[in-house]
Order: sequence, then structure tokens, then C-alpha cells
Amino acid sequence: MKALFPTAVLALALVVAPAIAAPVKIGDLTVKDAWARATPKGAPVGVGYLTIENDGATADRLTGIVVDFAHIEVHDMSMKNGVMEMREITGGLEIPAHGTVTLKPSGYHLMFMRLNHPMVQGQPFKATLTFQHAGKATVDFPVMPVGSPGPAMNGMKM
Ligand SMILES: [Cu+2]
Repeated sequence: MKALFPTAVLALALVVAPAIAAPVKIGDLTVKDAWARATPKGAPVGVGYLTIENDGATADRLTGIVVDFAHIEVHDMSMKNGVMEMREITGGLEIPAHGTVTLKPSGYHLMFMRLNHPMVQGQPFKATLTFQHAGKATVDFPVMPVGSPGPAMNGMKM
């Protein structure tokens, strides 16, 4: 029976690990569930995700997101002829009126390019988001383990 104990502890640790970032309100928008995935040493790119809700009657656009250790692009991911492809969203990511846009593995994501240093599990960082109408918001990103489920990097051009 004693052998069960370490398994129980491990399971608990896995449940507790994903810290959730507090929602950030800016105008009619709420930014929540932000997180990024830890990167292996030497990896040139990383990914992050978040959800944006728009309670307003007008659409807005996420036009930029900035951190001091990487260049960030918003990417979309889709299957094309059986191959995962990603492309940059240019002109800003639209947040529809009374709508929600969720960035998540296998879909829209934040691509952290040209990383100056790895993203490390348990070391959260702040990013500044710019919206066309709502303005700027600072959002905390917890960093999840390297193995967190996410988009396949196959076929990616860097
Ligand atoms: Cu990407």
C-alpha cells in the first residue's frame, strides 16, 4: 500500500502546477487564461495562449503584443493537405463585438520568435497587449512545463 503514496503526490503536483493568471479588464475587453509553454534550452521559438472577451458593441483588434525577450507574432494554424501549417495574422486579430477569441493549441497562438533566453517553467513574465480601440493592457503569463499540450511545430519555417 505504501507504494501508492508517491503516485498520489505526483498527481497532486500535476493538478496544482498550472497557475492561472488573473483576468485583466481593459475597456470592454477581458483578457484571461494567459499562459506560455516553457522552451527547451536553445529553442529559437516558443508559444503562448490567451482568451479575449469583448463585451462591447464594436469589434476591436489585437494589433500588437510586446515582451522584452522576444518578438511576438499572432499565428493561425490549420490543416492543409494533411499538414499542419501556420501563418501570421497581419493587420491585427479581430475580437468580434460580443464575442470571444481563444488562442489555444492547434489554433491561434502567440509565436515568440528570436527568444533572447528560454521561457522557464514557474517564471512568469509580463506582456503588453495593444488593442486598436481599448488601448494597452499588461498581462501576466504563467509558464507551463515543456510538455504541455500544444501545436505541432512540424513544417514550421523560421
Ligand atoms: Cu506559429
